[in-house]
Amino acid sequence: MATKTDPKPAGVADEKVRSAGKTYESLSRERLIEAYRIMYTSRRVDDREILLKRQQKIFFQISGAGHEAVGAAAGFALKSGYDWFYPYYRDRALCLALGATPHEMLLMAVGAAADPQSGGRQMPSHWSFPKFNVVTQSSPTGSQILQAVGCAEGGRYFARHPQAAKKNGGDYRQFKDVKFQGDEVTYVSLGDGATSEGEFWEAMNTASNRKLPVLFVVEDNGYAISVPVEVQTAGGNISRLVAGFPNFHFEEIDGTDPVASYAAFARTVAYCRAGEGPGFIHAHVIRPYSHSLSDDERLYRPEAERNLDAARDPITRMQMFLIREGILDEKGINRLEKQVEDELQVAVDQALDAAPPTPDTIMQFIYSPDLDPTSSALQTEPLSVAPADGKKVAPKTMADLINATLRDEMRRDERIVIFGEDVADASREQYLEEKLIKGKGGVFKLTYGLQNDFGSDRVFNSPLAEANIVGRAIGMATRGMKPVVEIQFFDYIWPAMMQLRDELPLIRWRSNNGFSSPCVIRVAIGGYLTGGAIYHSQCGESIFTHTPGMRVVFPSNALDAAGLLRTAIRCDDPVLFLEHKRLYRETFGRAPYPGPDYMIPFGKAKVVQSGTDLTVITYGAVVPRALQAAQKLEREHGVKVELIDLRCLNPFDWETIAASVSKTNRAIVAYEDTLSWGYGAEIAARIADQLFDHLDAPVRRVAAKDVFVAYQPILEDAILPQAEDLLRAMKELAEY
Ligand SMILES: Cc1ncc(C[n+]2csc(CCOP(=O)(O)OP(=O)(O)O)c2C)c(N)n1
Ligand SMILES: [Mg+2]
Repeated sequence: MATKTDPKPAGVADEKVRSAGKTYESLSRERLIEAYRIMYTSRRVDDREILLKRQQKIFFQISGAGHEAVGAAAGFALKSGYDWFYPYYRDRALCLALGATPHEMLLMAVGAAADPQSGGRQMPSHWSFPKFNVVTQSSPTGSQILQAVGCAEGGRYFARHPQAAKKNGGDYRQFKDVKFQGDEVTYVSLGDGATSEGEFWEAMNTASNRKLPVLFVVEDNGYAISVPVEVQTAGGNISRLVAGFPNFHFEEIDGTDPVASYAAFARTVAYCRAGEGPGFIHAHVIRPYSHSLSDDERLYRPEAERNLDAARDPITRMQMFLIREGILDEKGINRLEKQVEDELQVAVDQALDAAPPTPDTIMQFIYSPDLDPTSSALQTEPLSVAPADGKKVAPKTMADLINATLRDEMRRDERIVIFGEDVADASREQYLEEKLIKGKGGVFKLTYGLQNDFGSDRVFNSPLAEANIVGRAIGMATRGMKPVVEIQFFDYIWPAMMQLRDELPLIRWRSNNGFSSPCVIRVAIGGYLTGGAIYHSQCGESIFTHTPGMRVVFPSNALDAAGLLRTAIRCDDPVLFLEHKRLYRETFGRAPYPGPDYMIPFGKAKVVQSGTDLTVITYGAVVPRALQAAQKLEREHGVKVELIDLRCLNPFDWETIAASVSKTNRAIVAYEDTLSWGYGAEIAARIADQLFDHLDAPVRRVAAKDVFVAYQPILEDAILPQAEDLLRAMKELAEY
C-alpha cells in the first residue's frame, strides 16, 4: 500500500499512474513491455551468472532477483546520464533500464580486461557507468549514502556557481570535467539491513536539513543475509522511524508491483526535481535466490515463509499483468523471452571469450595518470616582498600561512568549499552581517575569516559527524568540486574510517579510472601539548600511509605547510594533510608569506642540516627536537648529523634518504607515533634491505612508548620522544 503525501508538483498529474484503478496509461503499452523486457533480462542474467558460477567460470554471484520491479520503475522515472545514481548490488534492473547491457555485466562477472566498470577489479554487480552517471559502488553496506548526499550538494553548488564549472589549466580542473543540471536528482539505494548503519542516518539528517534532491530507496526484502528486519529496525518498519525527518516526501510501496512502483517514483522524483527536498521510497520486495550464492536461506527460513515470497515474484506478476490487460499474449511473452535468451547467449559467449586483465596493469590508476604531484615542475620559489619602508618582513606562523593559503586558493578556484566542525565563522550569519561578533573559524582558528570573505555557500559548519564530512566530500569531489574539509582532531578521525579506507582512496582504482575524488582532508594531529591527554594527542599516520591511493603530507614548518597545502589542493589525488597542533603557533619554522603560487612537490624531503656522521630521518614535531639534539651533539662531541625532514609521507623521498645514508653509513628514524609498527618501521626496513652494504651500524628508531599519551605533563614527557632521547640515540649510534 502506498502511503502518499502527494505534493502534486507541476507535471505529475499527467504522469499519474494508479495500479488499482488500472490507470496505467501514462506508461504506454510499449513502455510496459519494455519494463518486462528489462525485468526478465535482469532475472535471466542472474540465472546465467549462477550457472557460470556453478561451472566455476565466474568467481562470485549476487542477484537482483525479486528487486526487478523497483529497478525498472526507478529507471523509467529518472533520466540516465542526467540524474546521478548510487545504486547497490541488487540494482541490476535499474542499470539495465539506464542503458547498461548484459554483456557489460557479464564482462564484470568473468573479470575481463574490457569490463567497463572496473577492469576486473571488482566483484560483479558493483555498478559503475560514467556514461550514465552511475557512480562506482563498493561492498561496504551503506557507504554510498553520504557520497550521494555530497553528489547532490555538488550539483546544487554548480547550479549556483556556474562559473566554477569552467575548465581550467594548471591543476586538477584540467582533468575534471563538470556536468550538472539545475533540476537533477541523486538516486541512492540500500537494503533494509543497511539502514542500521550510522552513515544512513547521517545522510538522512543532512539531506533533510539542506533540502537536497536525494532520492533514498530502501529495498526491503525482509532480511540482511539471515537477520530479519525486526532485529535490524526498531518496530520492524523503517518508514515509521524516518517519518519525523522534515522536508521529505515519503512513499511506502509494494516494490514487486512495477506500475505502483513507477507511480511512487514519478511522484517522488517530481518532488525532488522541483527542489522541494529529498524523497524516501520504502519498497517491500522479495529475495528468492537467498542472499548470494554463498548463502542458503533454507537454513533460516521455513518453506511456508519462502512460499509467501514466491507468490509475489515480480516477474510472474508482471507476466500475468501483461496477459490480463491484453498487452501481450502468451505467444508475445514467449517471443520476447526467446529474444532475451538469444541475446544473452551471445553476451555470455562473448564474455567467456574476453581476455582477462594482465598482471602488469595492477598498479594503474592508484593515483591520477594525468597530474603528477611529485613533478619538479611544481617547485616554485617563495615570493619575497620587501616592505617599502625597508623593515624586515614579519615571519608568519604555520597557522597564519595555512589560513593565507586557503584564502589564496579559494580566490583562485571557485570549486573549493571548506566544511567541518566549527570551521565557519558563524553559522548564524546575520550575527556576522550585523557585525555583532568576530567569528570563530575553527577551534584552532585556521579557517578564520574565510566564511566572511567567501560566503556561507563556500565555508560552512558540518554536523558533529566525521563520516558525514568525509563521505560528503567524496561525493562533491566526484562531481568535480574541491572540498578541503577539516577533521578537528586526529583522535576523532575514526568514525570516518570506512570512508577514508574503503572509499576515498579507492574510487579511481576500483572504477579503472572511471571516477575520481580528489579532495583534501586537513587534520590537526599530534601531542607535546602539555595537557592534551589521550584524546587530543594521538598520531597514527602509518594507518593512512598503509592505504594505497591516499597521499599523506606532514609538514614541520610554516613555509612547507603553505607550499604543500597548495600542492594538495591543486592535486588530482585525495590528500590527507596532517597539521601538527603544537607547530601551529611555534616560533620554530615561521616564515614570511611566500605569495599566492608557492608550491612544493610531494615526495621531496628537505635536508634541514647536512652532516657526514649520521643521518636522522624524521618529520612533524620531531624535526625541531631532532635539530636541537643534533646541534647539541655537534657542539659537545663534534658529531655532524644530517637531518632529513620527510615533509611528505606518501610518497616519500627515498632518493634523499638513500643518498644520505650511503654517505653517513648510520641512520636513525625518529617519529612521534608509538614505536611498534609505526611509520618509521617501514623506512628502517627499507634501509636495512636496500642499503645494507652501506651500513656501519644497525638502523635505530626513536619514537613514543607503546602507550597512549597521558594527561599529566610528567607522563606525557616520558611517553613522547624528547630531544634528550634523540641526543642519546644519536650519540650511541655515532659511537657504535
Ligand atoms: C559494512 C559491512 N558489513 C557487513 C557486510 C557483509 N554483508 C554484505 S550484504 C549484508 C546484508 C545486507 O542486507 P540488506 O542491507 O538488507 O541488503 P540485501 O542484501 O538484503 O538486499 C552483509 C551483512 C558488508 N558488506 N559491509
Ligand atoms: Mg535485505
